[in-house]
Amino acid sequence: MPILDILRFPDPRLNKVARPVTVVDSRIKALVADMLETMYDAEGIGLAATQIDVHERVIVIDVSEERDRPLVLINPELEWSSSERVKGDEGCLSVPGIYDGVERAASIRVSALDGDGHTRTIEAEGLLAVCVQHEMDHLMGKVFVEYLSPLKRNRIKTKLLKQQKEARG
Ligand code: QAP
Ligand code: CO
Repeated sequence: MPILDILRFPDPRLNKVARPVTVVDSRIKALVADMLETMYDAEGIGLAATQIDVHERVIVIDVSEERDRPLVLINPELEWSSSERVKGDEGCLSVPGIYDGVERAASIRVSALDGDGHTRTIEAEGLLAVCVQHEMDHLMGKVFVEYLSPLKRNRIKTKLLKQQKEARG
């Protein structure tokens, strides 16, 4: 199964809002399989469909050490978030080489469909909670660098555009 191309910031397609999935059919299952393969290949802990230019509400995550605990969230809805906040460094497969601090809810409860189309509710804290919030932002067209100051964001934009230009030769 193919490894998919990941859009790079500041690609405007990263700002598109994803539509809900209507049925978890073979097309969505194939999308999930490709996204997992792409995430593992890129050594990421999370990937949203938006990042591969598919604008449907699908997320894959694996925060396990052994990289053997895939989590699939389709049509995720935030049911609850703690008022307690935590600030930690984040990165993103769409913003390679850049890590900076973002404040997030410390714990969350999210309901979603899993890869078989069954509804489930997950409660998360720590890295998983941060990762779910980061990936849900992608589905709303938001990249983590938008939480940084305009100065930092512009520096990141310039740096990545230069890298992308050089990579194209
Ligand atoms: C989102 O990000 C996340 O710059 C997932 O060169 C990250 O998987 C949530 C990656 C941190 C919470 C904390 C980034 C790989 C992977 C890079 C990722 C890179 C190679 C980022
Ligand atoms: Co990301």
